[in-house]
Amino acid sequence: MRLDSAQGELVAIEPLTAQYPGLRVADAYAIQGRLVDLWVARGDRIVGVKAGLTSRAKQEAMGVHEPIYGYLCESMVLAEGEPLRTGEVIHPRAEPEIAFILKSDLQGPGVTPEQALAATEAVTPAFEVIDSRYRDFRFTLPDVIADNASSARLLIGAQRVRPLEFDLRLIGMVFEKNGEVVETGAGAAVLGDPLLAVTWLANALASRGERLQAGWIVLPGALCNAHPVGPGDELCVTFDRLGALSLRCS
Ligand code: OOG
Ligand code: MG
Repeated sequence: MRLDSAQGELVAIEPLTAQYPGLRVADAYAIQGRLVDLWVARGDRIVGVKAGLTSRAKQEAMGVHEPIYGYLCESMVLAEGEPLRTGEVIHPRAEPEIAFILKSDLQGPGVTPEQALAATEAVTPAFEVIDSRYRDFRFTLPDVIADNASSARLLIGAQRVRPLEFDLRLIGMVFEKNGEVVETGAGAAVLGDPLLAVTWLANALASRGERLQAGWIVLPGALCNAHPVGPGDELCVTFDRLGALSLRCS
């Protein structure tokens, strides 16, 4: 598959819709499913799921105005202290997220935010590193869906915070790159409440006969724009109540 070769050879390709202008969202999810099946057949493992384009900042930056989802695999997860090796990806960008860790399955349709909260073991600071396999990070909605929502790497914090006693909408965030504040935000940037992104994911997956699974990492989407990163960059995100997380790029 062209997207898989682009990722393997680190050469960005033209959007699929340039060649197949009629590509629909349903076709794009089918392509995404084939890609993930291929990785699993090669020995990778699904460890979670992500929502993307759930904040206005991201939607406006990418010119795509609907949430999407993609899968997170074991090979994408960075260990604590492990650098992001920028030479392994095409044109990486980093974005802060509030990661959810689930303690029970969530099967839609009809999942409510209350059920999503009850299924959440903890939340923790995260960096998602996205890497579009398309030239110049330019794509339409079906393109980015087929490309597994630009997933590339993720780092989650060691903190485990129960989100029961506070309002995730009000969690403030400061994102620093090389010691300078590049973005600030609050949880409410993500669909009004990051919990609603988890709820949306559970119900969206149900339309493919799938569910969110106990033990999975769920990324609800970035609170702010993603920033390009290169060798030597040092990133830090600090969230109110959740704490800080750093990522070094080599
Ligand atoms: C698509 C992935 C978006 C998010 O958190 O909004 C995403 C992209 O921007 O390339 O992961
Ligand atoms: Mg993201």
